[in-house]
Amino acid sequence: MLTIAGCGPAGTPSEPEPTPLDGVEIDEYQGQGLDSVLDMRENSIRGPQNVDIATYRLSVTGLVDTPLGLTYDEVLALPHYSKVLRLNCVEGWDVNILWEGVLVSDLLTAAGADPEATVLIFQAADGYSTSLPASYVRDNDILLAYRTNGVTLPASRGYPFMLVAEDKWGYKWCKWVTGIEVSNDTSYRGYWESFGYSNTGDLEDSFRE
Ligand SMILES: Nc1nc2c(c(=O)[nH]1)N[C@H]1C(S)=C(S)[C@@H](COP(=O)(O)O)O[C@H]1N2
Ligand SMILES: [Mo]
Repeated sequence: MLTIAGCGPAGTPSEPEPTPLDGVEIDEYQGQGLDSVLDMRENSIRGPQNVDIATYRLSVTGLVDTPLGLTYDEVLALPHYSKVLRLNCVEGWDVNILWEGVLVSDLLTAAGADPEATVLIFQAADGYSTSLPASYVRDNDILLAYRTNGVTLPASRGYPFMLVAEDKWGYKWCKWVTGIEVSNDTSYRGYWESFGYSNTGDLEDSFRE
């Protein structure tokens, strides 16, 4: 799509921003430096996953009126949002990235999730899982990201979807998400949580319970 530059406020002629093409990561956003998505270390439990997008479905199940099995395109048809956030791994590295995706709460609405349900369990293609309070996910506009720094999330880093668990340790940022289960199971423990990592996973607290 071609856009014609408009005139900015007097004395500040505005230049049209070039539209980044897929495959070209941006390294700066509104004055903030960004890290490459490939700077996110790859230490996942079973290595990079190759999800076949033709057969991929994102399931939204559990305490819902209508269990969903959404195609990639159906998820992307929801409204898009973006935010710049830093992911911090317990191993001591971190990356600042522009995340773009859909609101998990929009997926919950689409499935008619029980508004009283307390827990969301995220499942991934590699058998990984983690859980988060439903109130945290709704109140913080938590995203399910499909683009990072303007490019499609690479297969090696979580394609098609990665959970953007703002203010939580990296192990809450589920990659290769295949399912969201709406639940009341507060005793559920995800992969690293079952090895003793904090179930709240709050960045401000130690990850050791
Ligand atoms: N599906 C899946 N998601 C995952 C992981 C994983 O092993 N599998 N690792 C978590 C951890 S510990 C971190 S820090 C981030 C970043 O990727 P990493 O696993 O390669 O460290 O992804 C998180 N999400
Ligand atoms: Mo991590």
